[in-house]
Amino acid sequence: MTTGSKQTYYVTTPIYYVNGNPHVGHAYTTIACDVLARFKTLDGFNVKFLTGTDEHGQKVAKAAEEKGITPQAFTDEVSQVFRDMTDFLEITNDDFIRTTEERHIKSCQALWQRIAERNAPDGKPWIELGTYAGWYAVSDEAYYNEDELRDGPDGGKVGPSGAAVEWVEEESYFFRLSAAEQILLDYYDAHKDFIAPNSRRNEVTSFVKGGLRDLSISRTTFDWGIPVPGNDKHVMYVWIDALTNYITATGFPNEEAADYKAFWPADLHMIGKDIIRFHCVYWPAFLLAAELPLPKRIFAHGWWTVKDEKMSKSLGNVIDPYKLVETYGLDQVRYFLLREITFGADGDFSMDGLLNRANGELANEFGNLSQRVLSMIHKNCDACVPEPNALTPEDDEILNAAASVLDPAREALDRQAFNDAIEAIWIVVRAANAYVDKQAPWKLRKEDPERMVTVLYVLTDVIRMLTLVMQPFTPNGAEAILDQLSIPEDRRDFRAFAPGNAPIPGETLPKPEPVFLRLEEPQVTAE
Ligand code: ME8
Repeated sequence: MTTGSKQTYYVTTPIYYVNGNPHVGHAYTTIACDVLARFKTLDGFNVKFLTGTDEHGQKVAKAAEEKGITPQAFTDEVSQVFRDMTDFLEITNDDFIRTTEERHIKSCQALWQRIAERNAPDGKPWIELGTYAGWYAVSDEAYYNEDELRDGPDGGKVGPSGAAVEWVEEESYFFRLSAAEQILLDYYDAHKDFIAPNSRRNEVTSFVKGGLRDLSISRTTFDWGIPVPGNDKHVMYVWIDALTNYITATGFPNEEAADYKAFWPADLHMIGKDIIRFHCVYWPAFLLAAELPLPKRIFAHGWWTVKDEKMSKSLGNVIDPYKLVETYGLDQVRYFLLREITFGADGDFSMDGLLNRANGELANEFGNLSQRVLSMIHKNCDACVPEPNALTPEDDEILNAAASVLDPAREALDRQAFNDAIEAIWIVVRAANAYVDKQAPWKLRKEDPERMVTVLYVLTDVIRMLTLVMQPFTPNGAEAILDQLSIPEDRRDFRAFAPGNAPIPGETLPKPEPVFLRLEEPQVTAE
C-alpha cells in the first residue's frame, strides 16, 4: 500500500505478558522486527513498527493478587519494565500499545460486535452463547482438548507446553471456529506466503485439517478483562483481546483513520512458534468473520534454548538482556542473535558462540577492515579522502560487489532470512579483506604511492556501502564508521547506493577510532 508516493510497511512483535521480567527470548523477537523496521525505513518505506504489553486475563489477575496489589497497579508497573527494555535496546518502535488502554477496549468491543452481527457460511451467527466445560491452562491462557493432555509431575494433567490445566465449567460465548475450517484451508492454499516458514505452514494446515472445535471467547469467573458488549457479566477471552491489538494500533474501528488506511493489513506479524495457533488459526478466523483484511504474513521463529531446554521463566534458565548487552555490547548481541542460527529454527544460546561471532566477524573482519584502511588514510593521505587514479578491473570488481550487496540483503529480509542477508553482506566483507591483502597498500606506500591512493579510495567506498547496509543490524557501530567516513546524514539511506554518492576526494576525515573492539571472555550466567 502507499501513502503519498511512499510504500508502507507495518511490522508487529507479539505483545508480551506482564508476568515477569523480559528475557533474551523477548528481546530476540523485538530485535528481529527492529532490523526489519530499520531496513525498510532506509529503503524508503513509510514504516509502522508496533510492540507492547498484553495485560488482561486470569494469569495477570493472579499475579497481581499474589503481590497484593490491584491488577491495574500491577500492569502499570510491569508494562513499564517492558517499555524500559525497548528503550534500553534502542528499539525504533513508533507505538507501544497496552491492552488496558481505552483505544484498545473500544477496538475490541467494535471487533466483537462486527463478528457478532455476521453469519458464518452455514447461515448461523458466528458468535453464540453456551456453556464451556473443558480444560484450561492459565499460564498458557489456552483451552486444550483431552487428547492434548498428559500426566504432569504433580499428579495433575498438563498441556503440550507442560502448563498445568484445570477443569472449567461456565457460561461462555463461543466463536464458531468449526464453521471457519474450510475457509481457512482455502485461504492457506491460496496464500502460500501467509504462514512461514513452510514447516509451520504444514503444521497449521494439518492442525486445521484435523478438525476445529468452537472456541470459548468469554469468561465469567473473573473480571480482569474487556467487558463483552451487551453482557458485562462476561469478559473477553484474553486472546481475542490480545490479537486485536494489531488492528487497534492502526486506529480501528475508525476505518477512515490515516494509519488504518495506510497500514492495515499488516505486512508482518512476527511471533515465536509457541503462539502459532492463536495467530494462524484464531486471528485470521476472527478477521474473516468480521470481513476485515488479513495480515499478509505471519512468521514464527524458533526458541532460544539453554542446554537444549527452552529459555523460560518457569525453568529458571533465563538470560537477562540487560546483563548481556552491558557485558558484550548492543550491536554484538543483535548481530549474534540474528547471525547464529537460521531464523525459524531453534538455537542453543552460548556465550562462546556470541564471543566467536563478535570477535571473529564483527571485530576481526568488519571492524578491522575499516580500522586499517582509515588508519592508513589518516597517516598517508593527510587525513583526507584520497583522489583516485585510473581504476583496474580488480578495483571495479570489488566496487561492483559492494554496490550489488543491497539486492540479496533485501530479498533475504523479505523472507525474514536474517542470516542469509548477513551472509550476503559477509561475502563482500571477506572479498574486501582479500582485496586489501592482495593489493597490500602498506607495500604500495613506497613502491607505487599513486596506486596506494587509488586502492585506499576504492576501499573507502566499499566500506561506505557495506556500512550502509549493516546499519539495521549494528546501528551504533555503523553510525560510528559512517561518521569516520564523514558521510553526511542525508546520504545514509539506501538511495546512497545510487552512483554519485561515493566519498568526495579531499573531504577531511576525523581521526579513526576502532569500532567493534575484540571482547574478552566475561561470562553472563542464567538468572
Ligand atoms: O505469548 N526463545 O506473550 P509472552 C525465543 N502475550 N523467543 C521467545 C522465547 C524463547 N525462549 N521465550 C519467549 C505471549 N519468546 C502473548 C502474546 S500476541 C497477540 C500475545 C518470545 O510474554 C516469542 O516471540 O509469553 C514468543 O512468541 C513471545 O516471546 C511470547 O511472549
